[in-house]
Amino acid sequence: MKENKQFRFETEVIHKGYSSSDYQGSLTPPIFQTSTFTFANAEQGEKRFAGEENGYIYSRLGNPTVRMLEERMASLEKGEAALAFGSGMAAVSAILFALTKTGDHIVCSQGVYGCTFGLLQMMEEKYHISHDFSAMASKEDLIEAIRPETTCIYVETPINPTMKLVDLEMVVEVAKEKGITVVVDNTFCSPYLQNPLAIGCDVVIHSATKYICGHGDVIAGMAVGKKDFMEEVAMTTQKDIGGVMSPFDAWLLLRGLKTLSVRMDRHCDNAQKLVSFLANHPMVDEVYYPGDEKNRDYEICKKQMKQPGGLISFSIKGTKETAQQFMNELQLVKIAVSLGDAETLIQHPATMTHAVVPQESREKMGISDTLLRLSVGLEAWQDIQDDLKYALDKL
Ligand code: LCS
Repeated sequence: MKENKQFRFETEVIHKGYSSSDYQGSLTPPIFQTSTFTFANAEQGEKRFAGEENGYIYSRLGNPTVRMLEERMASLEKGEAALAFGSGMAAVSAILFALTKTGDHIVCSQGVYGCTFGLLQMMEEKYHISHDFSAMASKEDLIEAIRPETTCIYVETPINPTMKLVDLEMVVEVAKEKGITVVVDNTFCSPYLQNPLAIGCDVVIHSATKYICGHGDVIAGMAVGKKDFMEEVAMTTQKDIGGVMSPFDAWLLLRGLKTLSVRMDRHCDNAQKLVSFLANHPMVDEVYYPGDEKNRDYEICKKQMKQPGGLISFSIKGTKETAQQFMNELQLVKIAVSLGDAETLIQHPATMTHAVVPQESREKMGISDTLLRLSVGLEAWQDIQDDLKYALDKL
């Protein structure tokens, strides 16, 4: 493939970062399952460590299979450079620790994944890096949360699990005025549905465990951003904390990525078909899906997302026990955390992904005891609907 030719997303997701002619014609990339790399002589080792000669040293500092994935992801997210991590949380923590020091302040969207919430708390308690949550509902609303010591605005959009959106264009406008770095967790969209860097955000994070993998068999994370910043992360919070990705996991992700656009289209189609069914069922209280014309964030969705995604949250009429009873009646839909897999998964955020978030904070985020999150899979939508109907009708 000609190195500089720009292909469309659906082509790059299959080809970018790999050239079979460099690897004896092997159609699929080789797995460099090695911890270390030999040097021709001691001087070469010295030069590589000094950064005077390019080449691999040790797989925590870089690995060819992992590098292929990083190149592909950088291109898909329209960034200069990417880094692969051993989990989404390894990516989140490496980026947040790289951007802050004791005394700094983070403004975070009003709602984030439970472990990100836990990390922010830990950073505050142990390292005095404080944070405030903001609904980021308008420029003024966001500006109110910013302090002189704010170095980072951290955004999930859609927010896990409430599916609320944050207007990234507005966030970038405010951040640019104030010289603050914007980090976006793009896990719920994948690079196929949303590209925050193209809007002007500085860093994108993924739990690659989800749509990027797509098959529920890897825990992984990615971060994409400017070359200089990613190099700084590579040499500090990635190298020295050490949450790197294994070559085999990188290979599985390169494999999973090939079908990303096809899978995402199907996830989104299926989800859109199920939304109206759920909204009309008498046991469903409210449905949260940004592609729904009645949704408060519909206009933001149209502006910054290619499609509204494969996740639907909804609340059940009744109590926590009613929600749990509904889950227990499901036959096809599996009860599990995680998302973005071929299988449709359902989870109860208040007792599962966001159980670590104190109830008062959960309420502020909009996570009630009757809220459920459905990760719509790739099955026939009629079968998913039949299963949801069966379980709802039993209540
Ligand atoms: N960011 C978001 C938005 C997530 O949803 C998750 C995991 C992470 C980061 C962390 O990624 P990990 O380390 O697990 O690869 N979210 C999960 C969820 O909603 N259910 O199970 C895990």
